[in-house]
Amino acid sequence: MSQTEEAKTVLPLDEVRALAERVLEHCGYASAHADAISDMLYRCQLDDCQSHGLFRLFMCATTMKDGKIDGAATPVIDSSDTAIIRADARDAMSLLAVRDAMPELISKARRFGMAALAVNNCFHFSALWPEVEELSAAGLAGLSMVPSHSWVAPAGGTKGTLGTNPIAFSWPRRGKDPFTFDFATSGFARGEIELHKRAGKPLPEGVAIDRNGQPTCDPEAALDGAMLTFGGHKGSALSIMIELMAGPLIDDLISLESEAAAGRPGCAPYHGQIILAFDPEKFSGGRVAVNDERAERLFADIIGQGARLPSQRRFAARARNLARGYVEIPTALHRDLLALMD
Ligand code: NDP
Ligand code: PYC
Repeated sequence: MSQTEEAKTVLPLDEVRALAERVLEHCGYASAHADAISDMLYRCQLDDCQSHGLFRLFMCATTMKDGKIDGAATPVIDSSDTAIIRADARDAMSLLAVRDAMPELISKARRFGMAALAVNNCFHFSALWPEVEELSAAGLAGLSMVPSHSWVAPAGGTKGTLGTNPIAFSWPRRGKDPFTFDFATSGFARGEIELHKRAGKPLPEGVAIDRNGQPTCDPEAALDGAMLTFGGHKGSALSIMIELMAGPLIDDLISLESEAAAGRPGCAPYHGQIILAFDPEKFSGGRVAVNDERAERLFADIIGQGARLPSQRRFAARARNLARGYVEIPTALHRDLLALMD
Protein backbone atom coordinates (compact mmCIF):
# COMPACT_ATOMS: atom_id res chain seq x y z
CA MET A 1 0.00 0.00 0.00
CA SER A 2 1.43 3.41 -0.94
CA GLN A 3 1.79 6.18 1.63
CA THR A 4 -1.12 8.05 0.08
CA GLU A 5 -3.40 4.99 0.33
CA GLU A 6 -3.12 4.45 4.08
CA ALA A 7 -5.58 2.01 5.64
CA LYS A 8 -8.69 3.65 7.10
CA THR A 9 -10.95 2.73 10.00
CA VAL A 10 -14.64 3.58 10.00
CA LEU A 11 -15.87 5.26 13.20
CA PRO A 12 -19.63 5.76 13.73
CA LEU A 13 -20.29 9.36 14.79
CA ASP A 14 -21.29 8.40 18.34
CA GLU A 15 -18.01 6.56 18.70
CA VAL A 16 -15.96 9.65 17.78
CA ARG A 17 -17.27 11.50 20.80
CA ALA A 18 -17.28 8.41 23.04
CA LEU A 19 -13.70 7.50 22.14
CA ALA A 20 -12.53 11.04 22.89
CA GLU A 21 -14.33 11.02 26.25
CA ARG A 22 -12.89 7.62 27.20
CA VAL A 23 -9.34 8.72 26.39
CA LEU A 24 -9.70 12.06 28.18
CA GLU A 25 -11.23 10.58 31.32
CA HIS A 26 -8.59 7.85 31.32
CA CYS A 27 -5.94 10.58 31.16
CA GLY A 28 -7.47 12.37 34.16
CA TYR A 29 -9.71 15.10 32.74
CA ALA A 30 -12.80 15.71 34.88
CA SER A 31 -16.05 14.95 33.10
CA ALA A 32 -17.03 18.59 32.43
CA HIS A 33 -13.69 19.18 30.70
CA ALA A 34 -13.80 15.83 28.90
CA ASP A 35 -17.25 16.77 27.60
CA ALA A 36 -16.20 20.23 26.35
CA ILE A 37 -13.01 18.88 24.74
CA SER A 38 -14.78 15.88 23.15
CA ASP A 39 -17.37 18.17 21.68
CA MET A 40 -14.64 20.22 19.99
CA LEU A 41 -12.84 17.12 18.70
CA TYR A 42 -16.11 15.66 17.42
CA ARG A 43 -16.99 18.85 15.55
CA CYS A 44 -13.57 18.99 13.92
CA GLN A 45 -13.55 15.30 12.99
CA LEU A 46 -17.10 15.58 11.63
CA ASP A 47 -15.80 18.28 9.26
CA ASP A 48 -12.76 16.17 8.27
CA CYS A 49 -10.35 18.56 9.99
CA GLN A 50 -7.64 15.93 10.56
CA SER A 51 -5.02 18.14 12.23
CA HIS A 52 -7.39 19.27 15.04
CA GLY A 53 -9.77 16.34 15.34
CA LEU A 54 -9.09 13.13 17.29
CA PHE A 55 -5.39 13.49 16.48
CA ARG A 56 -5.22 16.24 19.11
CA LEU A 57 -5.94 13.68 21.86
CA PHE A 58 -2.19 13.03 21.88
CA MET A 59 -1.55 16.64 22.85
CA CYS A 60 -4.30 16.48 25.49
CA ALA A 61 -2.76 13.29 26.92
CA THR A 62 0.81 14.67 26.97
CA THR A 63 -0.41 17.88 28.59
CA MET A 64 -2.13 15.98 31.38
CA LYS A 65 0.90 13.74 31.92
CA ASP A 66 3.71 16.27 31.73
CA GLY A 67 2.13 19.70 31.92
CA LYS A 68 1.02 21.96 34.68
CA ILE A 69 -2.63 21.62 33.76
CA ASP A 70 -5.51 21.36 36.20
CA GLY A 71 -7.89 18.83 34.67
CA ALA A 72 -10.72 19.66 37.03
CA ALA A 73 -10.65 23.45 37.47
CA THR A 74 -13.93 25.35 37.41
CA PRO A 75 -13.58 28.49 35.27
CA VAL A 76 -14.33 31.84 36.88
CA ILE A 77 -16.29 34.27 34.70
CA ASP A 78 -16.01 37.96 35.55
CA SER A 79 -18.62 40.02 33.77
CA SER A 80 -18.51 43.67 34.80
CA ASP A 81 -20.86 46.33 33.46
CA THR A 82 -18.62 46.95 30.44
CA ALA A 83 -18.56 45.10 27.11
CA ILE A 84 -15.61 43.02 28.29
CA ILE A 85 -15.96 39.62 29.88
CA ARG A 86 -12.96 38.00 31.49
CA ALA A 87 -12.87 34.24 31.89
CA ASP A 88 -10.18 32.75 34.08
CA ALA A 89 -9.67 29.15 32.93
CA ARG A 90 -7.56 28.54 36.05
CA ASP A 91 -4.89 26.50 34.30
CA ALA A 92 -7.32 24.13 32.58
CA MET A 93 -7.96 23.68 28.84
CA SER A 94 -9.70 26.75 27.38
CA LEU A 95 -12.85 25.05 26.14
CA LEU A 96 -14.96 24.88 29.29
CA ALA A 97 -14.23 28.54 30.08
CA VAL A 98 -15.29 29.57 26.57
CA ARG A 99 -18.40 27.39 26.76
CA ASP A 100 -19.40 28.92 30.11
CA ALA A 101 -18.77 32.52 28.96
CA MET A 102 -20.33 32.31 25.49
CA PRO A 103 -23.95 33.18 26.47
CA GLU A 104 -22.72 36.34 28.22
CA LEU A 105 -20.60 37.30 25.19
CA ILE A 106 -23.63 36.98 22.93
CA SER A 107 -25.87 38.91 25.26
CA LYS A 108 -23.32 41.73 25.73
CA ALA A 109 -22.70 42.02 21.97
CA ARG A 110 -26.44 42.48 21.49
CA ARG A 111 -26.57 45.04 24.28
CA PHE A 112 -23.49 47.11 23.39
CA GLY A 113 -23.14 46.34 19.66
CA MET A 114 -19.79 44.74 20.29
CA ALA A 115 -18.26 42.73 23.11
CA ALA A 116 -15.03 40.92 23.88
CA LEU A 117 -14.25 37.76 25.78
CA ALA A 118 -10.73 37.59 27.20
CA VAL A 119 -9.82 34.09 28.34
CA ASN A 120 -6.81 33.95 30.66
CA ASN A 121 -4.61 31.24 32.09
CA CYS A 122 -5.60 28.50 29.68
CA PHE A 123 -4.02 25.60 27.89
CA HIS A 124 -5.17 25.75 24.28
CA PHE A 125 -4.95 23.16 21.52
CA SER A 126 -8.05 23.58 19.41
CA ALA A 127 -9.50 24.91 16.18
CA LEU A 128 -11.22 28.30 16.47
CA TRP A 129 -14.04 28.01 13.95
CA PRO A 130 -16.51 26.17 16.25
CA GLU A 131 -16.42 29.15 18.62
CA VAL A 132 -16.80 31.90 16.02
CA GLU A 133 -19.55 29.85 14.36
CA GLU A 134 -21.46 29.87 17.63
CA LEU A 135 -21.48 33.65 17.29
CA SER A 136 -22.57 33.65 13.65
CA ALA A 137 -25.31 31.15 14.54
CA ALA A 138 -26.56 33.83 16.94
CA GLY A 139 -26.57 36.43 14.13
CA LEU A 140 -23.28 38.06 15.17
CA ALA A 141 -19.95 38.41 13.39
CA GLY A 142 -17.18 36.69 15.37
CA LEU A 143 -13.41 37.02 15.38
CA SER A 144 -10.96 35.03 17.47
CA MET A 145 -7.19 34.77 17.87
CA VAL A 146 -4.66 32.86 19.96
CA PRO A 147 -0.88 32.61 20.16
CA SER A 148 0.79 29.21 20.63
CA HIS A 149 4.41 28.09 21.24
CA SER A 150 7.25 30.06 19.57
CA TRP A 151 7.81 27.71 16.63
CA VAL A 152 7.58 30.30 13.84
CA ALA A 153 10.32 32.63 12.60
CA PRO A 154 9.34 36.23 11.82
CA ALA A 155 9.84 37.27 8.17
CA GLY A 156 13.58 37.84 7.71
CA GLY A 157 14.45 35.88 10.87
CA THR A 158 15.80 32.37 11.40
CA LYS A 159 14.42 31.14 14.70
CA GLY A 160 11.06 30.58 16.33
CA THR A 161 9.63 33.69 18.00
CA LEU A 162 5.98 33.68 16.98
CA GLY A 163 3.32 31.04 17.44
CA THR A 164 1.40 29.35 14.63
CA ASN A 165 -1.18 31.93 15.76
CA PRO A 166 -4.54 31.09 14.19
CA ILE A 167 -7.20 33.67 13.37
CA ALA A 168 -10.83 32.83 12.67
CA PHE A 169 -13.75 34.91 11.48
CA SER A 170 -17.39 34.04 10.91
CA TRP A 171 -20.12 36.14 9.29
CA PRO A 172 -23.80 35.16 9.64
CA ARG A 173 -25.83 34.44 6.49
CA ARG A 174 -29.58 33.96 6.65
CA GLY A 175 -30.62 30.43 5.67
CA LYS A 176 -27.09 29.58 4.57
CA ASP A 177 -23.87 28.33 6.08
CA PRO A 178 -21.91 31.29 7.47
CA PHE A 179 -18.87 32.76 5.78
CA THR A 180 -16.07 31.42 7.97
CA PHE A 181 -12.33 31.17 7.72
CA ASP A 182 -9.93 29.79 10.27
CA PHE A 183 -6.23 29.38 9.61
CA ALA A 184 -2.80 29.40 11.14
CA THR A 185 -0.68 32.42 10.23
CA SER A 186 2.20 30.00 9.71
CA GLY A 187 2.30 28.51 6.19
CA PHE A 188 1.30 25.17 7.72
CA ALA A 189 -0.26 24.49 11.12
CA ARG A 190 2.10 22.58 13.41
CA GLY A 191 -0.46 19.76 13.39
CA GLU A 192 -0.18 19.49 9.57
CA ILE A 193 3.59 19.11 9.82
CA GLU A 194 3.13 16.41 12.47
CA LEU A 195 0.65 14.61 10.20
CA HIS A 196 3.12 14.79 7.30
CA LYS A 197 5.73 13.27 9.57
CA ARG A 198 3.38 10.44 10.58
CA ALA A 199 2.53 9.74 6.93
CA GLY A 200 6.17 9.99 5.78
CA LYS A 201 5.26 12.76 3.34
CA PRO A 202 7.53 15.71 2.43
CA LEU A 203 6.37 19.27 3.05
CA PRO A 204 5.87 21.73 0.22
CA GLU A 205 8.58 24.35 -0.20
CA GLY A 206 8.36 27.59 1.77
CA VAL A 207 6.87 26.15 4.95
CA ALA A 208 9.91 25.70 7.16
CA ILE A 209 13.64 26.07 7.69
CA ASP A 210 15.96 23.64 9.46
CA ARG A 211 17.93 24.37 12.63
CA ASN A 212 20.67 25.97 10.47
CA GLY A 213 18.19 28.37 8.88
CA GLN A 214 18.16 26.50 5.55
CA PRO A 215 14.88 25.78 3.67
CA THR A 216 13.65 22.23 4.27
CA CYS A 217 10.82 19.96 3.11
CA ASP A 218 11.63 17.33 5.74
CA PRO A 219 8.93 17.41 8.46
CA GLU A 220 11.39 16.16 11.10
CA ALA A 221 13.89 18.92 10.27
CA ALA A 222 11.06 21.45 10.22
CA LEU A 223 9.90 20.43 13.70
CA ASP A 224 13.49 20.74 14.89
CA GLY A 225 14.05 24.06 13.07
CA ALA A 226 11.51 26.84 12.57
CA MET A 227 8.28 27.25 10.67
CA LEU A 228 7.61 30.22 8.35
CA THR A 229 4.64 32.57 8.24
CA PHE A 230 2.34 32.57 5.21
CA GLY A 231 2.63 35.56 2.89
CA GLY A 232 6.11 36.66 4.01
CA HIS A 233 6.14 39.97 5.89
CA LYS A 234 2.34 40.28 5.69
CA GLY A 235 1.64 37.02 7.53
CA SER A 236 4.43 37.90 9.93
CA ALA A 237 2.81 41.25 10.82
CA LEU A 238 -0.59 39.59 11.24
CA SER A 239 0.97 37.01 13.52
CA ILE A 240 2.58 39.76 15.65
CA MET A 241 -0.81 41.47 15.93
CA ILE A 242 -2.30 38.19 17.23
CA GLU A 243 0.49 37.93 19.82
CA LEU A 244 -0.40 41.44 21.02
CA MET A 245 -4.20 41.15 20.93
CA ALA A 246 -4.36 37.75 22.68
CA GLY A 247 -1.33 38.42 24.88
CA PRO A 248 -0.35 41.83 26.31
CA LEU A 249 -3.76 43.39 25.56
CA ILE A 250 -5.48 40.90 27.86
CA ASP A 251 -2.55 40.57 30.26
CA ASP A 252 -1.50 37.11 29.18
CA LEU A 253 1.56 35.35 27.76
CA ILE A 254 3.19 35.62 24.35
CA SER A 255 4.28 32.51 22.43
CA LEU A 256 7.89 33.02 23.57
CA GLU A 257 6.72 32.41 27.15
CA SER A 258 4.28 29.59 26.47
CA GLU A 259 6.42 26.45 26.38
CA ALA A 260 8.16 27.06 29.70
CA ALA A 261 4.80 27.84 31.31
CA ALA A 262 3.10 24.76 29.82
CA GLY A 263 5.52 22.21 31.22
CA ARG A 264 7.58 20.71 28.43
CA PRO A 265 7.61 20.26 24.62
CA GLY A 266 4.58 18.30 23.45
CA CYS A 267 2.24 19.99 25.91
CA ALA A 268 -0.53 22.24 24.62
CA PRO A 269 0.43 25.91 24.52
CA TYR A 270 -0.43 27.97 27.62
CA HIS A 271 -1.61 31.55 27.13
CA GLY A 272 -4.81 33.55 26.60
CA GLN A 273 -7.47 33.83 23.91
CA ILE A 274 -9.54 36.74 22.66
CA ILE A 275 -12.96 36.39 21.07
CA LEU A 276 -14.74 39.46 19.66
CA ALA A 277 -18.42 39.64 18.76
CA PHE A 278 -20.10 42.33 16.61
CA ASP A 279 -23.84 42.83 16.19
CA PRO A 280 -24.73 43.84 12.59
CA GLU A 281 -28.13 45.04 13.79
CA LYS A 282 -26.52 47.70 16.00
CA PHE A 283 -23.65 48.61 13.65
CA SER A 284 -25.97 49.12 10.67
CA GLY A 285 -28.52 51.14 12.60
CA GLY A 286 -31.11 48.45 11.91
CA ARG A 287 -30.37 48.28 8.15
CA VAL A 288 -29.39 44.63 8.45
CA ALA A 289 -31.51 43.45 5.53
CA VAL A 290 -29.91 45.98 3.15
CA ASN A 291 -26.45 45.08 4.36
CA ASP A 292 -27.17 41.36 4.10
CA GLU A 293 -27.99 41.92 0.43
CA ARG A 294 -24.66 43.69 -0.03
CA ALA A 295 -22.75 40.86 1.64
CA GLU A 296 -24.57 38.30 -0.51
CA ARG A 297 -23.67 40.28 -3.61
CA LEU A 298 -20.02 39.99 -2.60
CA PHE A 299 -20.27 36.23 -2.05
CA ALA A 300 -22.17 35.75 -5.32
CA ASP A 301 -19.50 37.60 -7.26
CA ILE A 302 -16.80 35.37 -5.77
CA ILE A 303 -18.66 32.12 -6.38
CA GLY A 304 -19.74 33.31 -9.82
CA GLN A 305 -16.11 33.32 -10.93
CA GLY A 306 -15.71 29.66 -10.04
CA ALA A 307 -13.85 30.52 -6.81
CA ARG A 308 -14.94 28.92 -3.57
CA LEU A 309 -15.61 30.40 -0.19
CA PRO A 310 -13.49 29.24 2.74
CA SER A 311 -15.13 26.49 4.80
CA GLN A 312 -17.10 25.19 1.81
CA ARG A 313 -15.02 21.99 1.88
CA ARG A 314 -15.73 21.66 5.61
CA PHE A 315 -19.47 22.16 5.24
CA ALA A 316 -19.55 19.59 2.42
CA ALA A 317 -17.60 17.11 4.57
CA ARG A 318 -20.01 17.69 7.45
CA ALA A 319 -23.07 17.07 5.26
CA ARG A 320 -21.52 13.90 3.83
CA ASN A 321 -20.44 12.51 7.20
CA LEU A 322 -23.79 13.32 8.86
CA ALA A 323 -25.65 11.64 6.01
CA ARG A 324 -23.60 8.46 6.16
CA GLY A 325 -23.29 8.47 9.96
CA TYR A 326 -19.56 7.85 10.18
CA VAL A 327 -16.11 9.29 9.61
CA GLU A 328 -12.96 7.58 8.46
CA ILE A 329 -9.64 8.01 10.24
CA PRO A 330 -6.30 6.36 9.53
CA THR A 331 -6.15 2.89 11.10
CA ALA A 332 -2.72 3.68 12.54
CA LEU A 333 -4.16 6.75 14.26
CA HIS A 334 -7.02 4.70 15.71
CA ARG A 335 -4.57 2.11 17.02
CA ASP A 336 -2.37 4.76 18.61
CA LEU A 337 -5.35 6.49 20.21
CA LEU A 338 -6.51 3.22 21.78
CA ALA A 339 -2.97 2.73 23.08
CA LEU A 340 -3.36 5.97 25.10
CA MET A 341 -5.62 3.91 27.40
CA ASP A 342 -3.14 1.04 27.92
P1 NDP B 1 -6.20 25.36 6.24
O1 NDP B 1 -5.02 25.85 5.49
O2 NDP B 1 -6.56 23.92 6.14
O3 NDP B 1 -7.49 26.18 5.87
C1 NDP B 1 -7.53 27.56 6.05
C2 NDP B 1 -8.85 28.16 5.64
O4 NDP B 1 -8.79 28.42 4.25
C3 NDP B 1 -10.06 27.28 5.87
O5 NDP B 1 -11.13 28.09 6.28
C4 NDP B 1 -10.26 26.65 4.50
O6 NDP B 1 -11.58 26.22 4.24
C5 NDP B 1 -9.88 27.78 3.58
N1 NDP B 1 -9.44 27.33 2.27
C6 NDP B 1 -8.56 26.34 1.97
N2 NDP B 1 -8.41 26.25 0.63
C7 NDP B 1 -9.20 27.21 0.09
C8 NDP B 1 -9.49 27.62 -1.24
N3 NDP B 1 -8.93 27.03 -2.28
N4 NDP B 1 -10.37 28.64 -1.43
C9 NDP B 1 -10.95 29.25 -0.37
N5 NDP B 1 -10.73 28.89 0.91
C10 NDP B 1 -9.86 27.90 1.13
O7 NDP B 1 -6.03 25.76 7.79
P2 NDP B 1 -4.75 25.57 8.73
O8 NDP B 1 -4.10 24.25 8.43
O9 NDP B 1 -3.93 26.79 8.72
O10 NDP B 1 -5.48 25.47 10.14
C11 NDP B 1 -6.27 24.31 10.44
C12 NDP B 1 -6.86 24.42 11.82
O11 NDP B 1 -5.81 24.42 12.76
C13 NDP B 1 -7.66 25.70 12.08
O12 NDP B 1 -8.92 25.31 12.54
C14 NDP B 1 -6.88 26.43 13.15
O13 NDP B 1 -7.67 27.12 14.11
C15 NDP B 1 -6.15 25.29 13.82
N6 NDP B 1 -4.95 25.78 14.49
C16 NDP B 1 -4.98 25.91 15.84
C17 NDP B 1 -3.87 26.40 16.50
C18 NDP B 1 -3.88 26.63 17.96
O14 NDP B 1 -2.90 27.10 18.51
N7 NDP B 1 -4.93 26.35 18.66
C19 NDP B 1 -2.65 26.75 15.78
C20 NDP B 1 -2.75 26.59 14.36
C21 NDP B 1 -3.86 26.11 13.74
P3 NDP B 1 -11.90 24.62 4.20
O15 NDP B 1 -11.72 24.15 5.61
O16 NDP B 1 -13.29 24.54 3.70
O17 NDP B 1 -10.90 24.00 3.26
O1 PYC C 1 -1.34 23.02 14.76
O2 PYC C 1 -0.09 24.78 15.11
C1 PYC C 1 -0.87 23.92 15.50
C2 PYC C 1 -1.32 23.93 16.91
C3 PYC C 1 -0.76 24.57 17.95
C4 PYC C 1 -1.51 24.30 19.06
C5 PYC C 1 -2.51 23.50 18.68
N1 PYC C 1 -2.39 23.29 17.35
